[in-house]
Amino acid sequence: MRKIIHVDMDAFFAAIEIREDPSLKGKCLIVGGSPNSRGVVSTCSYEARKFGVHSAMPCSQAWRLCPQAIFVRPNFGLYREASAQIREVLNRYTPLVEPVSLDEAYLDVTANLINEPDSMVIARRIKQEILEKTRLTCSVGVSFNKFLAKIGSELQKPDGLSQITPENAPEILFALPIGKFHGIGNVTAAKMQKMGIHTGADLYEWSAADLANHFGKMGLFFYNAVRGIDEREVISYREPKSISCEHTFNEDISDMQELVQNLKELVERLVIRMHNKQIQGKTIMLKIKYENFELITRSYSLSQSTADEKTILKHAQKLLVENWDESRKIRLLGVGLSRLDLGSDASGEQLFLDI
Ligand code: TTP
Ligand code: MG
Repeated sequence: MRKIIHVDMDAFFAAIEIREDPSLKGKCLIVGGSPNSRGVVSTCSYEARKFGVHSAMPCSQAWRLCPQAIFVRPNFGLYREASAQIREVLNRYTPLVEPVSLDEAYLDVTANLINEPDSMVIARRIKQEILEKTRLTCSVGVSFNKFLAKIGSELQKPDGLSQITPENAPEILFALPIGKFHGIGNVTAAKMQKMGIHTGADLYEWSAADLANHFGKMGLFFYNAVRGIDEREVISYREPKSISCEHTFNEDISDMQELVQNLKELVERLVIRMHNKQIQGKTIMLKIKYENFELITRSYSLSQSTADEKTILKHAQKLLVENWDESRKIRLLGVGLSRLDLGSDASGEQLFLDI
């Protein structure tokens, strides 16, 4: 049986703002856009939540619900800094840390770096160390799979610690309102309510086939989840070393124009992916596979990182022209970038949208 821990910071952005300006403590604090703007609430203090304010709500609505609230704009630099400190703490316990967002991560501590068999001991130490390092509280769930660890971390927020064991899991799951099941969003929850599924106990009554019928693959996930079964592994994040796109042609190509056209399309695809992942890179790589499967890669390094389509295409094309042995047909072409800058899209807000 695995030992999984889920850590989730309490009112993360708001807690950091309060730490920076203690006069905000105990007040209704809303982090996000300005009250009369079209922006939304990123998060708010627990005091503001009592008035019904929550993440993703339009600021104007939050203002109506809680006119005394203090609105502050997000400081992403601070949030990233705290997130890195938290990650440092977590990494001391296991190499299997899977960050979900800036303020949330799963850990697999089945085997761990301090050789502690009791995951509750580890959880308490993590809470204490995060508090010491960041002066922020978090809530932690301890269980034997990711689904239950996540539920555990929400059971006693803020500053909570809960353990879900095979013994207490049925009781907790059966009583859980369906909207609190991780993975069940508003739309699915509404659909389930209509089907008479309001709690875990209701969900438990449904067969795998019927759930699959109504909810596809997720239906099967829910069927298992309510039985305390979730086989998903904790996957530690590794920063990508490179990003690339390649294409194997239907027929081997020996025409330069055709090759350049294909290269253009590859670069287009590459740039979209880089843009979505907010990645820039310094070294442009070209990969050529000849008809006899012989593979060559060539690269060119720029002095500065780029994600610019024209720049990448220009250098990739140059690499192709300079390195292609024209007496041989090409079977596959690939283009990519390495020496990457991650999340380097100047504005913090862009990076944040990835959460
Ligand atoms: P959450 O962990 O969902 O919320 P939280 O940490 O503020 O509060 P809780 O105590 O309930 O965990 O999200 C973490 C941060 O991510 C949150 O502080 C702000 C940001 N965020 C948004 O900007 N928009 C959103 O819609 C959500 C859900 C979060
Ligand atoms: Mg949180």
